[in-house]
Amino acid sequence: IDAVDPEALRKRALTALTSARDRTALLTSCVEDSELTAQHSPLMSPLVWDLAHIGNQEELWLLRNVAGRDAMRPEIDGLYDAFEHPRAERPSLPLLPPAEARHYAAEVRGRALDVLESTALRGTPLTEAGFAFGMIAQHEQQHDETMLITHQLRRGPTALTAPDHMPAPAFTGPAEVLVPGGPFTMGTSTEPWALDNERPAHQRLVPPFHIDTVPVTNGAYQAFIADGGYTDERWWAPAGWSHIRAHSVDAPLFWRREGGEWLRRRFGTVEPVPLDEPVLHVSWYEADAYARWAGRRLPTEVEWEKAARHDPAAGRSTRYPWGDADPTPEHANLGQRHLRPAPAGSYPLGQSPLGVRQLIGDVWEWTSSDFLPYPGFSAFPYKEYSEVFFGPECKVLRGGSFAVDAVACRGTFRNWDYPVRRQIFSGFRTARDADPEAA
Ligand code: AVJ
Ligand code: FE
Repeated sequence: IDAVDPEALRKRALTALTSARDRTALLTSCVEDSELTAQHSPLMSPLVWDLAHIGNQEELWLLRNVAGRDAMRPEIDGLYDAFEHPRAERPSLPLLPPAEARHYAAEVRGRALDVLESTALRGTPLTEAGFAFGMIAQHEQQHDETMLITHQLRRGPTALTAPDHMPAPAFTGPAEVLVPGGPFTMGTSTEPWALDNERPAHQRLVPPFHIDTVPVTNGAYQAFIADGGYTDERWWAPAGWSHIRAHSVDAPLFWRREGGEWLRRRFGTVEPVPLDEPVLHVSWYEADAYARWAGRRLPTEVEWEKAARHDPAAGRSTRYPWGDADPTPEHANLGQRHLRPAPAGSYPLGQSPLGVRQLIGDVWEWTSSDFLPYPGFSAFPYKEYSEVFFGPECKVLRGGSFAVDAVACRGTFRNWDYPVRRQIFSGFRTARDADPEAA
């Protein structure tokens, strides 16, 4: 982002807000209105909640906090406060019906675009470089990913279509890459729309390690299952072992076995599990157990970020594995362009200088790390985005899935969730310590 040209910033904010809204419209118009109010899974909100919540957050941050306007409908704030009602309860709330929710979100958007037109994009922390507008575009895109998860959980014929990937030749490069030890700058103090938990930039000393060139595939994961991985306590963290016993987990979510073959449900269709695709819909416990079975471990969060951003030639951390340029369709599988991850080894133009592939896009990657603040963290603009989730209960995921939009995805972006979660678009890659003398 050229942080000094206000017109370029305004255009960037407008584009980000508009493409988020186009995606929201698609996700909430491709099914009947009755399906928007239905509960497709107790793990998720009804789609109509996400829709009005998107509008409500935009009203709060852009109309009230940036522009100082009064609340449009103060009586609905509590309904759309994510901390007041758990997801399972939301279908029984007196939510705005679909037509009203659409109307409310559109009304807020009209006014927000007036605010964008008339606000100097500098001067206050909230408006500097259009931060609040970028934050709201990222928020909407994050809920679009959440709504796509709801679509995946929904029963019945598929409501969404997207072009498939071109078949790719099997990846034949090295299985792992050596990342040299030494100092690495993690996080950012300069990325204008980076969220609070990505800040500030700080140095970490990282011992040398090896990391998988590509994410762990369905084929590799099937070998873990076939080897009795789910019935061998040795591989499992104690809490993970109790969890899979209690819930009879014996394969990734949406998989089932039929006639000796693994099938999976994907957006309303059932298909053979594609062996060359990154494994999807696994919990942190499953990722951790697989890694132990393979004689390896999950990468730490700083290792993941070093693999993605360390440019040995330039001696600095880049925004993305391929450099500083914004993602294009040649770099990564993002933005719901396809409704699945690409085969392992795809996107050679998106690889890191060390040759690690598919770090951005395809599947969120579990790391071994707890979600914790960086040294010097300060909650901005609200504690409920990151701060209330810091601690050992949440594990960090990195890189972004096929369902993440480019505006909410970069080398520093941090996602997090509970280690039992697997309806999210989660996969992983593995790592191992290197000989400290190496490189
Ligand atoms: C960053 C994906 C964990 O969905 O809980 C949406 C994003 N925060 N609204 C979530 C978010 C507030 C958040 N994650
Ligand atoms: Fe939200």
